[in-house]
Amino acid sequence: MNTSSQLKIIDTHTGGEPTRVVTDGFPDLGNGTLVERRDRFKKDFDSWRAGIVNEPRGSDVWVGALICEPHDSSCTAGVIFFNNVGVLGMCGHGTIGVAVALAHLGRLEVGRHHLETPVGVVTIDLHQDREHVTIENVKSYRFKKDVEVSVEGYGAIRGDVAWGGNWFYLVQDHGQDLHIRRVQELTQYSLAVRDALVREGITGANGEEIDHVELFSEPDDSANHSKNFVLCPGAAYDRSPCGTGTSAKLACLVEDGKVKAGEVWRQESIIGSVMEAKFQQQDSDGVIPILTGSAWVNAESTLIFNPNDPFCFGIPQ
Ligand code: PYC
Repeated sequence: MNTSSQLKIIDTHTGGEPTRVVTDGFPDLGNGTLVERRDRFKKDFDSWRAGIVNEPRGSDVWVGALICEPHDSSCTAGVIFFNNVGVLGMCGHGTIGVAVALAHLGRLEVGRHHLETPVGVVTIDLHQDREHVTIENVKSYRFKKDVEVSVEGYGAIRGDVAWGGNWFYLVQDHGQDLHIRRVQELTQYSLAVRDALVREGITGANGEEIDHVELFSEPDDSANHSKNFVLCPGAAYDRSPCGTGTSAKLACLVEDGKVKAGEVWRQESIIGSVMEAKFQQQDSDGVIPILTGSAWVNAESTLIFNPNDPFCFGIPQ
């Protein structure tokens, strides 16, 4: 008889985008740096990743957040983010979800804390209501401005390549109507853009793959500055305004002189949820985005990994 493994999880959503926070029970990844543990997670535990977020327990839209011991002793916790196809660098909506989930468990007090991710330490500030969270993200910057790419079936477009904890290609002039009714068309379009970036060898720094595409338009709500549609690695779109994508956007706006220190940029998502972004610190390497959003806990449960279950580690893709 094989014994089942059990993982404790808290499910949250941030502006409609879900995060499955794994709090206990994951196999030991050792006590190396977060980068080493992220690499071990990728190499040896990819089936666990798929089992946590993919069908039949999840779906393509889920982002997972594995809570681990921090390597940096100034941090309250370490976290490795992942989704339906692989690992993520940082994750803004996920960080907000992690803070609210840890607060729900009584593991995080209201106030400021540090969280270690494979791409750097971020600061989280859990507000009194335990729903709003402010993040100081990793340094974000524009890598290249106005990069032209020829998109099959759509023609040439221009966009910026920027880092916000993940790599983004950000497009303002795409000719697409950003409306929730059109998510299939927007997904097809963004996939074609990402394919074109790969085909033309357009990457982030050090040849890193640009795995997120972000389209912008006027907001529906005039209280906001912009609306976006964000294609995540794989083919799911972000229901939230995307914390790392909003950071990448802020970096471009700051470089273009469109947002000044202390000014708030309200980014609306394709479903109408909002994140606020601003910055105080800037140098020649970029800005430190300060993002505020809110998350809600909507489930607390145990995942059972029964080795006799043919789809214990997800449906093969
Ligand atoms: O909020 O940074 C984010 C994010 C990345 C992928 C999905 N959400």
